[in-house]
Amino acid sequence: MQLAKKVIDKQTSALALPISKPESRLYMSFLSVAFISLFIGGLMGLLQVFVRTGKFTLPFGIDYYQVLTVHGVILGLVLTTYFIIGFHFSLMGKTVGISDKQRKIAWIAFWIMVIGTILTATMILLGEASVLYTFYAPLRAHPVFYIGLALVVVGSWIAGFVNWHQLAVWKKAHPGEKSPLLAFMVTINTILWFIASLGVAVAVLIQFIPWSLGFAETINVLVSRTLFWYFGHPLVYFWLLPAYMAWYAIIPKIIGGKLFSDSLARMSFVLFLFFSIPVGFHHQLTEPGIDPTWKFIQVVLTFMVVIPSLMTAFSMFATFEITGRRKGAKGLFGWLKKLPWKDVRFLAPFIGMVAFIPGGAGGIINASHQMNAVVHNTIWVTGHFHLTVATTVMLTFFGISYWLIPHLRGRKLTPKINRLGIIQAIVWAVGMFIMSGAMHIQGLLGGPRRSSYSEYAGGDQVTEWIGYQMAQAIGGTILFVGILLMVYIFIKLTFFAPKGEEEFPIAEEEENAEATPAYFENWKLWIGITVVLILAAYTIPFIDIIQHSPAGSVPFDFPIGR
Ligand code: HAS
Repeated sequence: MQLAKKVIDKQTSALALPISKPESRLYMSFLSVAFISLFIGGLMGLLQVFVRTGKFTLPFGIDYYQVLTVHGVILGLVLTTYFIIGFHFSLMGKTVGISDKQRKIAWIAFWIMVIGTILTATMILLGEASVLYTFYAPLRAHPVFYIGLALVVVGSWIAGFVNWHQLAVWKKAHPGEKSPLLAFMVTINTILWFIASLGVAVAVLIQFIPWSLGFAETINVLVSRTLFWYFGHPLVYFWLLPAYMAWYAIIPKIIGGKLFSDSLARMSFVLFLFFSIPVGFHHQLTEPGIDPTWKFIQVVLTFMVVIPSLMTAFSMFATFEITGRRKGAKGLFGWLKKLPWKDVRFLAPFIGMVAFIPGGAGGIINASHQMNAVVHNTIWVTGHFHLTVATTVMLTFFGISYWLIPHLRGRKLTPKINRLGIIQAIVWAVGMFIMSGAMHIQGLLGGPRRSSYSEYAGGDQVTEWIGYQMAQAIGGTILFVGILLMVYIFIKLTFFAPKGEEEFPIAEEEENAEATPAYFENWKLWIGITVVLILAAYTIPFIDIIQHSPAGSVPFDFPIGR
């Protein structure tokens, strides 16, 4: 047991534990699957933007929607989940420790997830599951696709249970102490994930698997979509919160500052737990069969979930300004000059923060019912999530990788890799600006999402889109260069960077910071409020949906005749 060996880490001078070799192996295994996924998913993305120019057809009879399914599943579900769980474990290992038994159970979680991923991926590659990452009914995939997904979710739950146990053991050993901030944040994110993924687990186990096996003739489409979006929106915060963990608790250390407010950081995470789940209807605003009053209520709750992001923006500006002024910055914006622009551990996440300003504004547009009618199902939405998850979240994950991987591997981030990382972040930003910008504009011109190249039998409106599709191919190609660079950097940091010690940067609180109120440790209260909000937002409309649903749908298999 490492728990007894709590030490003051020399580099961070924060309360931190050393990470043992067996632990590193576990955390690196999760991160490695994430980077392999980045390469495969990115390659699929490149093929997609080429097909959508109308100048390129996929070889060997490969289907566009098969490629699109690989892209969405492997980047949206596999890369994110593995990276996040690896990062969660590293944070827990560093702040509260992990016992040998907990580590063994974490390995079981890893292998269950890997088996699930292989099953799902095999079905997609065999062309038996071209149903995209949202696997909307009545499109039917092979039962093994759903079973694989269920295993990934079960594995991720086991990982979350280990994290909860890690914190519980620590709390027992430290009665009356507040939990370390990063462990608190990981716990919130795993609770959020568990409650949210119950929705998709119910849909998969009760609806999709029996239906795909032929035990049920029809499926209730509206129920399946409602359960999916009950999961699908908190899913995006499950991606975002690890980035916020780095923004709140790690970036301040990298820039030579301190954590702005421990209580504010905890409060914003608690608000995410409350408001990220009871809002799924904002993905279904154009869906018939849901009472508009309930859509309105969930839109109001959606605007509540914007508040913790605004608190985060405020906190980051405060951290930057206070740190800059301490370093002698003058004038209104002089602190900007004091930020470590040449440190990729800061620059990559910072570009992610900047991208979240238009990305978040786009989200607010999506959530506004009338404006949603303009953008829903257009490629605007694809532009929105490439700014949020593929830029804000991914660039922060890259920023984390520059110190986490060498720390785990006992290596150094050299000035050369740092420089290459800066180039990578800029290439990514340029590629994404072009691709996502073109997607937003084409979406406003009515260009549909989730669709291969089509001239739609001619028409003036369609010709307007072509230029933007070309721009997406240019942006997508630049992005693919960014992916190649990142995969190269990952390999270099893992196997070839010089041996040494790299800091695990954890920021300390301001010396005169107000004490964090004890009620933050009241998990029953936070989970209780979350459950009440979910029940309030979903019970009546769900009963309504079940009672008044039209007849279920028979399956549609794609490609037809499969
Ligand atoms: Fe979203 C669709 C609404 C955030 C991801 N979203 C999607 C889909 C994905 C996704 C994947 O209401 C497509 C799903 C599908 O396949 O159909 N989204 C929102 C809202 C927010 C939001 C209100 N989305 C995200 C995040 C995502 C993500 C985060 C991934 C990580 N989204 C929607 C809606 C739809 C939707 C509808 C459905 C559309 C449809 O019709 O289908 C909010 O959480 C956004 C709040 C964010 C802010 C920004 C705060 C800014 C910060 C940066 C500060 C910068 C600093 C640096 C400090 C208010 C924190 C600056 C320094 C300088 C010097 C400048």
